[in-house]
Amino acid sequence: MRHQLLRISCYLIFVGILGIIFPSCQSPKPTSPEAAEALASIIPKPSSVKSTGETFTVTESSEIIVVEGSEEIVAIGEYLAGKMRAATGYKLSIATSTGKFDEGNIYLTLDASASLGEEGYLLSVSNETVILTASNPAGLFRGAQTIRQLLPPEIELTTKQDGPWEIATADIRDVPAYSYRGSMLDVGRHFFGVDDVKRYIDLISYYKINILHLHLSDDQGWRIEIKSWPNLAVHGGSTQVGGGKGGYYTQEQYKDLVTYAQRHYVTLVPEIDMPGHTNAALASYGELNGGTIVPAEGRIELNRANQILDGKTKPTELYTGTEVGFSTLRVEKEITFKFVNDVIRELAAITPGPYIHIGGDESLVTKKEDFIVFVNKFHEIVKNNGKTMIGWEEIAQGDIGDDVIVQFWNSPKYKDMAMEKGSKLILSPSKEAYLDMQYDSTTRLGLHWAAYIDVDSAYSWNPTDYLNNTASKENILGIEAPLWTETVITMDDIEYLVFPRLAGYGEIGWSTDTTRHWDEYKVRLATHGPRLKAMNVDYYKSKLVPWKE
Ligand code: TNX
Repeated sequence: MRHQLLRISCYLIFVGILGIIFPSCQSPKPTSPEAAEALASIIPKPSSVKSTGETFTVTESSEIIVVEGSEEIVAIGEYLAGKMRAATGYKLSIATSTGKFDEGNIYLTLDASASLGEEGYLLSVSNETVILTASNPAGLFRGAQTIRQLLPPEIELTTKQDGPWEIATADIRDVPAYSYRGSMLDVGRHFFGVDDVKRYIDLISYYKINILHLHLSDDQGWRIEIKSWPNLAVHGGSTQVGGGKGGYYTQEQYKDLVTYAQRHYVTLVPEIDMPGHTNAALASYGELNGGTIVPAEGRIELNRANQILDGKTKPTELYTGTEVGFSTLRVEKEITFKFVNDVIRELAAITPGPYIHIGGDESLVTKKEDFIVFVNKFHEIVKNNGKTMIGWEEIAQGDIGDDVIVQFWNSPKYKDMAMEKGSKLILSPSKEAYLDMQYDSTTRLGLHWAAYIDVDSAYSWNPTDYLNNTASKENILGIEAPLWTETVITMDDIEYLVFPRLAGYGEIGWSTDTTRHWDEYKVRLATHGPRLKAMNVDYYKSKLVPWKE
């Protein structure tokens, strides 16, 4: 009897030691409820997720291994490790390998034959390895966001936490519905510096947004250095709504933003808003102004900002209010197009992305025939500088075609006109996608001229709702959620209006229309509360969402 007991305990010790030396000999651990919840809560929702019921654990000895990778892929590995090191306290060193998969590691691998498009990826999590595969680097970067979301929310904290760092095992295949999934930040009304914009890029890329449209000029401010017209930034950038000191990006700073965005696989789309919304330019260079004297009566004419239009084409006053539609460039002046040419040339030179946005909205004091001439000229100039022109919906009135992109915000008439002319659409319906609209009448920031947009109505629309009878999904390039900043002053203000709505816009651009239901989404979104909190995001706690603590 004693002998037998001894033999059994020897056997148990032996098995135990084996288990320590060869952890895989232990039976696989089933997925914990937390890891299962994370797997079920990815935003945007992946195209397909097959749960396999076990657990992968990131440990002290885990490495991130780049399979036959270029420097670019190593950088994505570094990015992912950088997002995990602080909270885990692990080294997570980056190594390269030739395709042998060792237990405990996370692998990044490119496979051009996987036909996953520009941004799609496969994520295969077993109890032994995490293998992320994509056809292109952007796909690996998008997949890295999924890995972050599969880990516990504490992974986003910047101090060492206890773990364990478990991921549910699964096979995920994920490809976006639209190639343009954007957000716009208006740095014209209130200026936001380089660090704020970088944080904005960090946050939007978590939800697989791939475009940041920067609204770089408006009546209240000119925010980008133009070397051939230096006063635009120096004077035109010297204030903002409410009269604060404003600011602008030097071209060097802008290039730094471009590079930062590229590392997050985000394309910057720079906008110079013309021919309206140009008071900051008109205040910087008097020669751009028209002038109207009404001599018969000997009185002066005032524009809507009470600036004198006295015929001598002197600069206007800087403007710090929030009216729109009172300023315009002058089509009859030759210097106008020298100005536009110079600005677009310098902007194109620091823009590696394919698009230049020329604004074109709310030119309420530009004659319609002049407006059409402007649109056609802008188009020619943007094309000559090797870029594709985007403009707000009003540009549909110009002679545009399939080489121009129209951004719908308000008028079904212009949207339909654009589709009839063969232009692709970016959808920013103001009643559903405007991040500057208040959530409800009690929201401390924002406007409500279009609608109150709580998290449910921000989510509950489909891009294809906006097609007319003749158009198809191919007419839609994608969607964009703009944040106008008349009422937005600090980064906290930005975060409060942008989150959590932006998560929903990320999903509308990424997933297919038939897979979205608010009642299912709100449960997933609820689990992102702790994630946003861990990222120190001052998000709006809508009562419509059953938030997790
Ligand atoms: C309309 S939408 C504008 C902006 C304002 C915004 C405020 C559009 C193309 N123009 O100039 O900032 O409303 O919500």
